[in-house]
Amino acid sequence: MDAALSTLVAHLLDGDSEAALAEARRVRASQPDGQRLLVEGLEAAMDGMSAKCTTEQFNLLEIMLTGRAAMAVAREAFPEGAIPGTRGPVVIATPQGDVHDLGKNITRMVLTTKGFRVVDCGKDCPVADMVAAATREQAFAVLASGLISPVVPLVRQLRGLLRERGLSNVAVVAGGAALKQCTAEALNVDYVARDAFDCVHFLEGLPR
Ligand code: B12
Repeated sequence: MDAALSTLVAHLLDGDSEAALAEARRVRASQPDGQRLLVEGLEAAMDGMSAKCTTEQFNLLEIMLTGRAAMAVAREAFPEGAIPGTRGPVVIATPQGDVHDLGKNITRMVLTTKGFRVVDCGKDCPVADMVAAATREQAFAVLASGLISPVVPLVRQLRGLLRERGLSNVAVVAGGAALKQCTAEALNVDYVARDAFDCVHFLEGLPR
């Protein structure tokens, strides 16, 4: 990791939004596409928080401060509304039982800055609502973000529910820490994305 990214991670772990924003601007000046900023900056900082967020205990204040700083950096790097959403639409949500939404929100921002119209069904979202949104919006892909393992069986239901609605042509993409550990076959999805940019590449390769 280069020095600017290490400094960014340190500022994020301190929860210092101003310092993180200033460092992120330096990173973006040399790496404008934002992928390293995202993976080696924002994700790495939140991974650093991982030890403080286990099933038994977590330090909520520190996690919230780092999360807030990470979102400030993401909002500036991937501004929503700057580009008209002419591609898509796609539906995104964190399935029911999971309240993690930082990764989902950042994925939405990245897709939006790449010109996709993204319908965000939020967190703790019933999979039936994700399918209803895909039907209503005539989406060409449904994206599920899962950070805790209990959402795995819910994600596995998506394809069947879409098929029942006559939407077997809608692609299902999974992402987020808990789902990234699984294969597409195990999750019954079309693709498991490493990060938001990987998802963009997959969506761009789909027939329209
Ligand atoms: C921040 C955090 C929280 C915050 C969430 C705040 C929020 N608004 O999201 C709070 C404090 C609320 C929280 C709560 C809990 N958490 Co927590 N949390 C984390 C932590 C530290 C970071 C997650 C994060 O935001 N990462 C940063 C983002 C940017 O990265 P990301 O989510 O991976 O997303 C990127 C990619 O994966 C991808 N992506 C994400 N989603 C999607 C979707 C698609 C379609 C695509 C294409 C890409 C994509 O794009 C993003 C950008 O590239 C993780 C540890 C970790 N390393 O993941 C634990 C972690 C996920 N939490 C964990 C746990 C156990 C919990 C709690 C159960 C704790 C408790 N005792 O209550 C609760 C869960 C309650 C619930 N029902 O959901 C465990 C989960 C273990 C498991 N496998 O089940 C983890 C792994 C920590 C650990 N070491 O054990 N948590």
